Amino acid sequence: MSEHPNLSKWTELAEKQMKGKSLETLDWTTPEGIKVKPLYTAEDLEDMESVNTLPGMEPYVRGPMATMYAGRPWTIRQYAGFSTAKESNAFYHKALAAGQKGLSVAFDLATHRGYDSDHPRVAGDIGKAGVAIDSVEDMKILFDGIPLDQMSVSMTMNGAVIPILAGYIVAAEEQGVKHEQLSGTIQNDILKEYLTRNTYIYPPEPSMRIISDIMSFCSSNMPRYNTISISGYHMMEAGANSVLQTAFTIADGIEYVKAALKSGMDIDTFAPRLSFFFGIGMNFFMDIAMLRAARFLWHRAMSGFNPKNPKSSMLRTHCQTSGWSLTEQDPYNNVIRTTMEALSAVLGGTQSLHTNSFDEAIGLPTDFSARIARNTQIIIQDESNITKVIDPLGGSYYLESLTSAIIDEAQKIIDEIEELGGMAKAIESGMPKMRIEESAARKQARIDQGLDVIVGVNKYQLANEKIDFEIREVPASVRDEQIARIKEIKSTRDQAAVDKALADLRTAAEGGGNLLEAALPAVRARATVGEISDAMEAVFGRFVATTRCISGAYSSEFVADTRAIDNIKNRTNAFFDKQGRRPRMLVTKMGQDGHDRGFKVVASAYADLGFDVDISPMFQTPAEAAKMAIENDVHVVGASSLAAGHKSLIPELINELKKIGGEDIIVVAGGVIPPMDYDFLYEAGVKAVFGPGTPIPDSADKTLRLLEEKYLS
Ligand code: 2CP
Repeated sequence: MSEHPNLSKWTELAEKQMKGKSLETLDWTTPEGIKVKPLYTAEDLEDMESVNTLPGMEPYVRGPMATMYAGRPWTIRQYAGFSTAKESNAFYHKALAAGQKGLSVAFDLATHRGYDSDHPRVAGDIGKAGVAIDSVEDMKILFDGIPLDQMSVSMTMNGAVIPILAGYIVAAEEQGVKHEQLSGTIQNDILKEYLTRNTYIYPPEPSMRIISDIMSFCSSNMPRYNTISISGYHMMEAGANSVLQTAFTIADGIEYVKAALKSGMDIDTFAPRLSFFFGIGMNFFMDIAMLRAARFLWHRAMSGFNPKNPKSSMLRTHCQTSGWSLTEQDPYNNVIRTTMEALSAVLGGTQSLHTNSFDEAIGLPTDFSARIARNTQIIIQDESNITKVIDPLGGSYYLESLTSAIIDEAQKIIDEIEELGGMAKAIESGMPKMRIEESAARKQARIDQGLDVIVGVNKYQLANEKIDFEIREVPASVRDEQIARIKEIKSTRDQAAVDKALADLRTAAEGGGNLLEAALPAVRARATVGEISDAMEAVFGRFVATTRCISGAYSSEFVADTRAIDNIKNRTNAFFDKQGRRPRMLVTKMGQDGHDRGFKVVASAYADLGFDVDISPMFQTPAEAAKMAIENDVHVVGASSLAAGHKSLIPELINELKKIGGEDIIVVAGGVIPPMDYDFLYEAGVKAVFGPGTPIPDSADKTLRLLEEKYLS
């Protein structure tokens, strides 16, 4: 195609408006490293393989269904669950009556990690970040009055996927619903757990087998059920840019396909029921393009396995707006952010969507904030007419160029992963984790310098932040209620039947059968989630990750103005001169909270700023964190909390430190901590609390000041 006849005239005009500055200064390099120009024309689309295709047809760039939303809009599927099964069930009924279309269950962290609510390791986690489920009795209450033959249910579960999926199947059986009537999705994506989300239980090999067993059972018995939700969302939340999210997600998908084929399955028996899950952030056009590119790449990858059924290479996805993009500061801005991200997901052609509540950087969604989040989708669907036309941005010079750029950049990374031997091997090598952490540290540095604007955080901050809305809190009594129910179940069940079912499950784990099939009798006999997990752990073992952090990425991103970080570096050097050692900090996460982005970014940035940083393993008990602080002789412990456990775990850490002679160690806290809890923490002995969005130079300055006052004055 020849150049637009007026392009040189436009260049002349534009240069004139630039008053002597080069037009190239308007180019922008995205976080993905993609160069974006201020103008795109038809010429940019020349020779692009991904342009001018049709929806419902390969390579599915424009959507997996021929009619897309013109025929049926995406499913409004809000992720929710907290406290007890009874409370969550009441919340679901209200949401469905108000326009939600599908269910999506959030389980608490104890359940994710296969612990019953009475386990001492999870005392701070029960019912906090999701609903507590200990047995099928809880599952039955969770779905009470919800006909499971009609409602599609997504369950976000990866670690304890066998007892939870079996619990759902048995709860349905006891509603009179047959296996083949069940529709929904289980997340069941363990690879990304090792990468980012951290709710694994077993080592990778048996975990991959669990996935193949689920695919095999469901393809024979539950044909309407999506057996996996291959998730990029958590990678984005951990800091991955859109190219990294696309590449690692597709590469994970390829790995699962290979594992299923290796277990003897035919591609067309399981591939049509693989589904995806992408996170959508504030880079509006980029993430629309990302979904289109992902569909192209999946089709390309699957073509290599020669499927006969077109559905085997169709990428169908759920999307969620970014939790990380939400701010504690000026929180009503979050409604606007979520609306933009929802539009991005919809214009990208998602099949199902969760929109976050504006208060999620502060606490759990309330009825009020959940209504706004849900209505965001309903208004887009019912008021804006956006659903009338399929892929309305198809053909846009800019969007098609971005789609093609993501395809090219992500493909390079997918090829790199293939060369390493596939995603499981790449994860072992640490490559994807390092890339994600580096991307997160660079992003934080751009925000801390004001290069990436976040309104209310690094621009147009409010002089006085005021919370004028209700915050939901989960009472500690939830744990007592769960423990009482576990006791009751254990005292009324047929123990011999439970013992036999668990022994059979162990045999299956040793290689004597399908794990999901073997778990069903145990669930029917009222074995608990913890007992079923333990039976498999006895054979598979429990996985312990090594925690590492990258160095140099944060400080190297400071280019414009290095004064803030130079000031800290000078002071950590001065501390060293006077004390003979650098200020030493243990960064830790306690409880079953697996959100490790903040904790990793803080650790690597503080190290760049001249602190000696120790980073604890994940999932510490307060006693373990205190012991590590003493053994490493640190001056300060930074406790990161994003899963609502701060009011129990952090005071407990201070008590444990006192018990073993660490009363001198300063404790600071950071993460999703509602402002009204700050005084509670100060009274418990915490010396500083850093909410979401605190620039690292500010928290480092305050932490260092505490140390200077104590040791240098
Ligand atoms: C769809 N259908 C249509 C059309 N569109 N039929 C005719 N014309 C159309 N235009 C049909 C589909 O073929 C399907 O039927 C049915 O309608 C439902 O559509 P769907 O597109 O399959 O929607 P869905 O049932 O909502 O399923 C969407 C997904 C599924 C993506 C495939 O996997 C899903 O719902 N995922 C949700 C995952 C989720 O909620 N995760 C929560 C993450 P058939 O089925 O008969 O073909 S929580 C996140 C937190 C942060 C965490 O992880 O920690």
